Amino acid sequence: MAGDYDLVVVANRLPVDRVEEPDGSTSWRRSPGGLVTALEPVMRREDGAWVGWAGTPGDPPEPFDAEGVRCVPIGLSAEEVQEYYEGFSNGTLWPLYHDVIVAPGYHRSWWEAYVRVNERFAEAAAEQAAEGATVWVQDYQLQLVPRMLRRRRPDLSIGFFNHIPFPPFEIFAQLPWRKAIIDGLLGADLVGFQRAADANNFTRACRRASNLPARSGRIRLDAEGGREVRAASFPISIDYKALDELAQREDVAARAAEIRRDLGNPEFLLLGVDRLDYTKGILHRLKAFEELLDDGRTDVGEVALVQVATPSRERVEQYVQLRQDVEVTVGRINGTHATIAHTAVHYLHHSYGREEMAALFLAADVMLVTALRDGMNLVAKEYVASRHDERGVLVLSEFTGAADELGQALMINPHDIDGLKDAVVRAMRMSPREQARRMRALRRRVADHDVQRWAASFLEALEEHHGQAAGRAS
Ligand code: ADQ
Repeated sequence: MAGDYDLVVVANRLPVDRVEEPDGSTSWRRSPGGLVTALEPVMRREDGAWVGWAGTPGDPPEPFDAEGVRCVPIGLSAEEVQEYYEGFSNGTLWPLYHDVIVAPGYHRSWWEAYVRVNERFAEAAAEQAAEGATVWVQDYQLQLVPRMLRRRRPDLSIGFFNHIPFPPFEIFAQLPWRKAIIDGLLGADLVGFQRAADANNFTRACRRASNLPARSGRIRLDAEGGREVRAASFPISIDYKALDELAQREDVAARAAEIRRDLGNPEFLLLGVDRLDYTKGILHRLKAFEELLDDGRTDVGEVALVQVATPSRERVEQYVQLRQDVEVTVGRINGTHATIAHTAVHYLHHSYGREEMAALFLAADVMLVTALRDGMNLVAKEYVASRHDERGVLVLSEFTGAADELGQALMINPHDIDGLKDAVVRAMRMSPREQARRMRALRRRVADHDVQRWAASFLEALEEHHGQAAGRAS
């Protein structure tokens, strides 16, 4: 039976967080993520519903309206959180799709939970979607949903977007359930990726793992009457205008100046902002910084590094290990190089509000994005959007999706520590003129390709492709 909503977004998490009020009641507040910002206007316009997990194990709350969006919570038991979310999503797929930086675990019980939970999401989406509605499924936790949905509701127009990289076939081939994942994704009309290289990897996996005729981003399914699935890139972005405006506020500029003062007015402030994740190359960055101090190419009298590391996936083993490694390294660098007056690395294991993040970006002379592999990396774009003063240098890993777009950054290979050190020094010494020239070009790119454009272009491409497919079938 069809539901009421013409647009249904399906994502692992709902766009709101549960808040406990002082009087003991609970309410829901919009979570700060970019996806929510991107989709909010379309959701309001199209009368949308959002299917997702509320973030705590146990029975789900009843569907409710929040911030103009119908929220439909999915329940996960504590065991499912462990097996579907921490296990198969973050212990198998996440490392596999990020160049196996750490070894993925392959456990049949995790896979079974993944299938079961994907069915539950598909079921809920099928109940909410109106006849002929558009359903947009998000990210690697839900790769089986497109197929499960199509089985239940062949009338729907189904899109899927992968926020993380799609690996080369030689790596993807390790996955014991590789054919099932491909079949799951091919339930969609349109499968979107961050980079053209990801879309190519996927098309190639369709050929190699499933023997399907696939080229130029089109995969033909003879078993389904020649239905064609399109695979293409749609690089995600940020709400440029909102961040640009925020960074121009007087209180944010004042806070940026205060941050620099509190740090002892270093000549150069270097900044890293990441979820504490092994894909982000935090240890490589710290090593380069430590060696620059060891070599005497800079010293704590002139430079300070602020590393903001948001707590993340704290129950997954490799994340516990990474946190220890980062904290030991920071301790060693400070033990060796800090003085009574100057700390070398300011390590902040917290989350911050938007204002504070904008102030940090404004305060930083050099932004270090040294990911070993990253679907896009929004932090790089956020730094650019904050720098209306056309100052500051972005040092950017070539292994991020952002590197495809932000050509005026200083590109680095984070594995090449000498190259990384040279880039940091070059960034510190760059003339204001060159900073401005590069920053202007970077800002133009992000302003023209913001998150609103990302969402609109994906949905237009989906509509167009679905229309063509329907035309062929009739
Ligand atoms: P992430 O791996 O989470 O996203 P990223 O794209 O950098 O990586 O987004 C992180 C977001 O969290 C940014 O908006 C950043 O400002 C914010 N953030 C980080 N630390 C914070 C802190 N301490 N306090 C407050 N906010 C903080 C995944 C993929 C990426 C892809 C995005 C979107 O791994 O490659 O770009 O999804 O598709």
